[in-house]
Amino acid sequence: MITIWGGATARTLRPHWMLCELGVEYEPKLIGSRTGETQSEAFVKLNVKEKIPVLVDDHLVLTESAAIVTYLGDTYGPDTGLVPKPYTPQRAKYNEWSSYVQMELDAHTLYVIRKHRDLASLYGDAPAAVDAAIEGFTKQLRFADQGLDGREYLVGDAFTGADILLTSCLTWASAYGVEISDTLQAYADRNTERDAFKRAAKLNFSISPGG
Ligand SMILES: N[C@@H](CCC(=O)N[C@@H](CS)C(=O)NCC(=O)O)C(=O)O
Repeated sequence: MITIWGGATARTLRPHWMLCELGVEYEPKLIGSRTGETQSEAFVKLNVKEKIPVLVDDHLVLTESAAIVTYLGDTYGPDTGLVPKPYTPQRAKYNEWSSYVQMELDAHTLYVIRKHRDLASLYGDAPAAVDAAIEGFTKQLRFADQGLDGREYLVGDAFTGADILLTSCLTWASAYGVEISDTLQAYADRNTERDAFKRAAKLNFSISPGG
């Protein structure tokens, strides 16, 4: 049985969403960040980074939300198209979108806003860094806008894990009041209408985020 540790954030939503798309049964352990639960002895043994999400599948322990999404598609849905087959141009594009979302839309930008605005009491108040992060996010988002010009999905003509990653950042940005284009808003609305998204979001956000 697969276990997914973590809930309440855009990053933890990603594996829950992929598992709902795949229709695979699993055990959610909905712990939150900054609640102390990521510092418990049992959790630190799994992830010394003290971060969620974490997947446990038999002897495999996997951290990093994008890596988990890709592993799940490869392993539990190789013929679903949710993650394009390795060694194909589609997989190369999938990898490109995955790296882009993690670096340009998540780590360098949205997470900077989170750390230095919402969690300023922990990480320091840095309004200039927050302004630069919003500007950087908006600029980098042009790549997604261009990629979706006249298309419904990021890779080929079907929904993939790359759409899970991008949509999770778009809804995160909207929650922060960061503007996105009409094209991206329509794309996010389409994806959040999916039954798997609704089920995953209901579960993921059934606990409140930590401090
Ligand atoms: N790159 C990682 C980021 C994981 C991460 O930073 N998770 C946050 C929640 S969104 C966390 O666990 N924070 C706990 C803490 O900072 O104490 C991923 O995408 O999985």
